Amino acid sequence: MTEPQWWQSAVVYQIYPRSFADSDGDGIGDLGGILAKVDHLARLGVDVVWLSPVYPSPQDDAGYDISDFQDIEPVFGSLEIFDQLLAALHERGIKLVMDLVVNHTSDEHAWFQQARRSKDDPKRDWYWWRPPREGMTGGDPGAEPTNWGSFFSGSAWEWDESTGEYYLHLFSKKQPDLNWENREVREAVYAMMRWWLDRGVDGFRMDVINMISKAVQPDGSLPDGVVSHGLYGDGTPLFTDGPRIHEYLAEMNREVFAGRDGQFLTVGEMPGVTIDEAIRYTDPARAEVDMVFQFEHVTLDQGPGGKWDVQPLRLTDVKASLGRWQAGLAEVGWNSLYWNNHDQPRAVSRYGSDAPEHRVRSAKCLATVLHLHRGTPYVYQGEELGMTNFPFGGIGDFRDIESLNHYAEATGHGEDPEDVLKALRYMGRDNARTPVQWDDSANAGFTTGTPWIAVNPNHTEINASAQIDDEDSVFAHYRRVIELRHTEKVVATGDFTMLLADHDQIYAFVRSEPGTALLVLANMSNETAVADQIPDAAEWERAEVLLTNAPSPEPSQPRLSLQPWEARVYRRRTDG
Ligand code: ISL
Repeated sequence: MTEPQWWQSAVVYQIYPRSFADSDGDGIGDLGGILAKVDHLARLGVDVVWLSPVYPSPQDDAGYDISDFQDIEPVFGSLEIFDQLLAALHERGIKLVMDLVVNHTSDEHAWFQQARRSKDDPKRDWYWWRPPREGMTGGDPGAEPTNWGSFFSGSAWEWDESTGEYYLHLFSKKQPDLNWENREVREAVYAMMRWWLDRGVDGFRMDVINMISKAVQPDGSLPDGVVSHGLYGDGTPLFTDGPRIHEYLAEMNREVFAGRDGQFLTVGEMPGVTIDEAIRYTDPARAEVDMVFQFEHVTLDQGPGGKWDVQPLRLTDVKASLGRWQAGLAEVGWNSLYWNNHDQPRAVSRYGSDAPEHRVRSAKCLATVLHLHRGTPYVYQGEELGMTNFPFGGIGDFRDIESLNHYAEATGHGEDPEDVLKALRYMGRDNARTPVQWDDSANAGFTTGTPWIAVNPNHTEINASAQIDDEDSVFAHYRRVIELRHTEKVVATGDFTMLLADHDQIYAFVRSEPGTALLVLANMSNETAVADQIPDAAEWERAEVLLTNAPSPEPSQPRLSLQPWEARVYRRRTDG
């Protein structure tokens, strides 16, 4: 790393607007709702807000299907309210990062509407159109140009009867993929990004950005993927970190940011990215993106059958994975740190314990562990309150297209509906999307109307108003870990050394820089544990405790013993 960057000591807070706060009683969160809550964010002490999509959208994929990149969805507000929100955040020293969703558009975007008119429309080549497989009739089973499955079930190709070709959609059929091979597409995207920067935004979180370059062959075809389970082939090797991806990102950086004054943040969401690729993406010398979201630690509880093949999570796997990323990006590049977001189960229900006796302490434990790593931490709305997964019943409780499509497909193939529901309840994205719990009133203070998705019944106990003035709350603990990154240089930029890699209860590591070392000790289990095997145990036992989530151990206990979900940070001055 060359000179220190501002985002190395920053913490980002993600807002998923549909579920954050509703200002007009239609049951859907909106910009006015966020505006009313900016002091919550200021109080927490975050530096940046990442706003999930608020653009006009048919909401087939809850806003990740955009029909106009340069406006605001009326359900969420208007450009005027957006500007007010931006100003209110800036007044409080908080930056705003927009979600950039340019692997695909909505099928209702003007570009696609034009492209689908005819084969020789000037916009036709802005998307991926291909004829049926040689010798087959369009629309017949197996006639798709490749065997790729969509992330949202079914084929990744949709037959367009009127022009007699298929179009590619890696996600829903209402999310056609843009063809980044076409220079006009790239220029239109860069112009749109400049327009938002001119408006005052501070950067972009880039949706599935490592999928924009597809492995197109010299003859224009796209290859089939390997079929390992189910009907469809795995297309991911043919569009993950594809052949021209680094060229595109360097070009984007040049065309959008070069010569612009200000402090910006770019983070690429990159399913399937490897450490070697992440080094390339985030090497400052290459000027592509500042950091990436990698996915390794959020797939450790998934078996060979993929996302819905839920397996038990082992702490040793989590440590091995996050530790590898810490080591991999130690010299060149930078990590993003997250336990959850709008696509993942709630952190405390997955990596912690949402059992009543462990929830609060495990939420604080997770905060301590994540925020003490080297990288830029992301807090997902409600995480700072210790919000949990939702007690979903039947399929009627779910809203997310991914869950609904999977349920229809799996039960259609004869899977037991109860088994399918079991996986959805644990892994489904709706867990993250139930409304933020502001208070203990009927709709948790989220809306005066009928919420678009049910409020978690545990809002009577878990809510912001019960926590913000309570020094023992999860919220107060988040405030402390965020502040620590601002005040302790070693937290932001110190080296990282994993300890006790094979211990199946304790997550332990050291952060160090010349003159200072921190030891982080966390018992990520429901049983007591003792960390006396760590190097220099005697010195650490005498060291100052900088942060803890539990009362001091009884004098009769060894100091390095940890109660269930107890986490402690020690600080020691060193000579070197
Ligand atoms: O949660 C997932 C489904 O298993 C992921 O594959 C997810 O779709 C992937 O992380 C990409 O996510 C992003 O792009 C999607 C959108 O649905 C997600 O909300 C977004 O974060 C398509 O735009």
